[in-house]
Amino acid sequence: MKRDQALAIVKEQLTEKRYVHTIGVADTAVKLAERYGANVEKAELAGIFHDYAKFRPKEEMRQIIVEQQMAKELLSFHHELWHAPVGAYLVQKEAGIQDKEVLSAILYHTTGRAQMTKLEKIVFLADYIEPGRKFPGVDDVRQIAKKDLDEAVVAALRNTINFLMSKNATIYPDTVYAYNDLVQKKILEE
Ligand code: DGI
Ligand code: FE
Ligand code: FE
Repeated sequence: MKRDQALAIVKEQLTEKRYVHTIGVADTAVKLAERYGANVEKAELAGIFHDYAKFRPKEEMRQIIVEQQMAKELLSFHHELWHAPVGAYLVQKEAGIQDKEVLSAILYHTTGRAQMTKLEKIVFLADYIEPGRKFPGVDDVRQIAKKDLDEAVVAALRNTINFLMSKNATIYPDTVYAYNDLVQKKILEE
């Protein structure tokens, strides 16, 4: 699918602000794919569609998670996490995106997971560092992203986990698994 066609589909699903974020994620994902040798077209497509389900009603998302037999534990964690797996399902169903790598990059864009693919890391990181993002620590992650993809993903995960802990929020297991996996790999390298 061409960029303009994908953007037109996604625009209808999003607010103006979220659409601007989406373009930032797609453009950042393209740059990261070029820098780290991933498929640029897939990175762009996954970036464009990553928040496709962001504004679906909670009850619709809950129903899809149950009916499609997605990870049951999702329902006991914050509903902010649901748009990622539900989005991966809906872009296949409604926008005809079939590419498995693109779909898994959408599926794991919020939580991450152990053994992330390069494309998953790129979309996860692009979502965190796109130019519109302003949270504390984001500039550090932007700098690291110029040098080392795994290090940057770990830094983003660490910030997110710290942020969630500071709010007394729960941490979804896949987020912890993603963090442990990359930190362990780093230790094994040393
Ligand atoms: O959809 P976006 O706003 O672009 O960003 P996102 O898909 O990363 O999801 C937003 C938030 O979900 C993230 O900033 C923090 C929140 N969140 C709640 N529980 C968890 C979580 N994020 C992760 N990674 N893990 C959690 O357990
Ligand atoms: Fe998201
Ligand atoms: Fe996003």
